[in-house]
Order: sequence, then C-alpha cells, then structure tokens
Amino acid sequence: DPYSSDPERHPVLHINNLKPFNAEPPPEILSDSYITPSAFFFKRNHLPVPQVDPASYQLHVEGLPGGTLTLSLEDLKTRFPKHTITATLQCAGNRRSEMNKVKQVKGLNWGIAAISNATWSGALLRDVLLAAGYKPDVAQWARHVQFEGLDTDVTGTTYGASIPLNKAVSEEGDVLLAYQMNGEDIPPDHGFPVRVVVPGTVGARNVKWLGKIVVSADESSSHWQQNDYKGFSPGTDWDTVDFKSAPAIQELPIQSAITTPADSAEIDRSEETLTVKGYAWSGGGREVVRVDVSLDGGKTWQVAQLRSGDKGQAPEPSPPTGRAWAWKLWEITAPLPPDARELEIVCKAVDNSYNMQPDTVPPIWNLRGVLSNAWHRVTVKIRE
Ligand code: MTE
Ligand code: MO
Repeated sequence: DPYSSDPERHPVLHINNLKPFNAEPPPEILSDSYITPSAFFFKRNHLPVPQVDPASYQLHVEGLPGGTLTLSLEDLKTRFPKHTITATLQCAGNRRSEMNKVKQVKGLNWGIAAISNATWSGALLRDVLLAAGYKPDVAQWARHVQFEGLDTDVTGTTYGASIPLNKAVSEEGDVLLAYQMNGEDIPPDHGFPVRVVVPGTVGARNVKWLGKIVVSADESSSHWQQNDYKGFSPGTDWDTVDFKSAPAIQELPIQSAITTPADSAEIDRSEETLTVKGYAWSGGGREVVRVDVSLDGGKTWQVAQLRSGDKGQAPEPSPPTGRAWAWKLWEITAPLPPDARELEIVCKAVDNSYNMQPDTVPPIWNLRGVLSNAWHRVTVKIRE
C-alpha cells in the first residue's frame, strides 16, 4: 500500500477521499480563528505523501544561463533572507458540491471548507532565481516557472504545475519557497520540508514537497496544468471539451461563504438575535472591501463587519494595494425577523476591483466543478 506511510490526521476532519487523502475541516472551525491551525487546514493530495529526509533534501533550480543550482534545506534557510506572509489557500474545487446539485460534475465533492489561512515563512522564489542567474533579459525567452513535487504515482510521474514568470520574479509577488507553516516546520501533509506558496493563486500551483524548479518558455506539461484546473462554459460537456482552448486557472475569483449557522440549523425564537459568520477572499492580491448579508434570500441586505485578525487582538497590518493575500473573516448580528419561520441567509463579497460573486450557480456551472463562487445560501428554521 503506497499510502501506508501517510501521516496521522485530526479525527474532526471531514474526509472526502482516504487514499489519496483529501479532507476539509468543519466550516465553523474556519471562522473560529483567523489563522487556521495546521491540523485543521484542508488537505488536498493527488498522490501518497512522500517521506522526505530533510538532511539529504535537494532542490534543483534549472533553465537559467548559469546552469543548475542545487540547494539543501540548510542553504535555503541560511543563504536567503527569511520572509513571512499570511496567505489563504483555496482549492479550485472549493464548493464543488453546490455545482453537483445543479448537474453532476467530475471531482471530489468539496463543501465550503477547501480553503484555509496560514502564515508561511521561507525564501523568496525571486531571491533564489536571482541567485541561480536570473537576469531581466531571461524574460525575453522565458515565460513560466515550473514546479515539480517529490510525490509520484505508480509510473513515477510527479505532481507538477507552473506559474507565469512575472509573478515569480515580481518584487510584489511574494512567492515563497516556504519551509515553515504557522511558525513550525511544514507538516508532512502540507509539503515537508519545502513547498511553494504562490499567494493569490489557485491551490493547485502551490506545489508541495518541492523537488525541482524550471524556468521555461513553456507551461508545465503536467496533467494538472494541461488537462485539469481549467474553466469552461456551462454548455461544454465531456464529448466536446477541448482542454487546449482554455487557460490554466491561476488567480482565483472573489469568494465568500457562511460558516455558521449551518444549513438546516434550527434557531430558537427566544434567542431574539442571530449571529452569522463566514470568510471572504479574492485572488490576485485583491482585497475584500465589503461583505453583504441578507436574511431574506437576497431582498434586503446588511453590511457585515470584517476582521483581519482574532477578536480582542490587534488586526494584521493592512497590506499594500495588490498584496492582500489573506482572507477576511466577517460577522453580523441581527434581530430575528418577527414573522419569519424560516430564513434564507445569503452572503456575497466585493473586492477592491469591485468584482462581485454571481448570484446563482447555473451560469457558472462547468463540467469539472471548479471556480464555484456563487452567493452562498443557507436556510435555517426558527423554532417558536
Ligand atoms: N503539490 C503536490 N506535490 N502534490 C499535490 O497533490 N495538490 C495541490 C497543491 N499542491 C498537490 C500539490 C492542490 S490541488 C491543492 S488545492 C493544494 O496543494 C492543497 O494544499 P494543502 O493540502 O496544503 O491544503
Ligand atoms: Mo486543488
């Protein structure tokens, strides 16, 4: 069993698939703390978790005029300044289950918690590329930076992905070769000893157990870059889909969801008020500037309170424009409407480019069930 050396996981996680291991936390845990504890951070593995010996670990950087640069874990930690960011990671398939309700899609049936927020520390990819011989004239022929994981399938094929070169080398890109998550060694499930953190970019490009970096004219040739993680029209089906016709997902669109109350929860009339909580995040470093909440299915709206930190603690400093990598938690407490027996609670977020979420799923439905970001709705009953 290639999965026999997989790590232990927290029993509270909702398991989507055991081998490879894919799981998300109960949604209310997400809004309990601004930084998601690593044990609860969603886990998305395509392959068995590789066991990497940190003492013999090597990272190869290829494709630059200077030839291959090979770094040990110690080199990464000592030869480059340590940079720390708070960044939210979201799987392209987060909220796929809502697409499944419209029409069957292919993929793991994620709820609303294939998203989490952590602090990440490591060397800047930009600094490592500069040390490996990157110079501005490389951008005349190179367009992409490819990443290869150390996890392999039975044929020896590794997980791989790529990002645009300009994101990788930008001083504002904050792309990390991270060796710490939440102040500790990265746990095995999240890429020990080194993973790429590409803030603002879909989870799939944040390659774990990083073994190789290649600067190239071409995108990664991996299955996950070429024939997966792309968006299509609701009218495209498996007979007509042409994966070459669509770009690989990189920056993700605006997203928000209600973490509590849960769908179908019952609320006692004697409570008089209702507190609704959730998360909101946008890709590409676009900052969430507002979350609107409705208790009547979208007829009337109220503005929620946004938080970039935990209650009673100083919020995280606000990031420079275009570098808002972390989510906002939000919350609103409202009186229970006097006559209602049932409430349809809805949330939608707005980012600083005034991007907003679509109101329903059907116009954004796609055969792979990615980019599911319609207004999130939960219905609760009021017990008299
Ligand atoms: N990297 C490797 N090497 N292997 C993988 O299976 N999964 C990707 C990405 N990086 C993956 C990977 C996907 S699709 C996502 S959503 C994120 O890792 C999940 O990261 P997490 O498990 O730390 O939450
Ligand atoms: Mo993913």
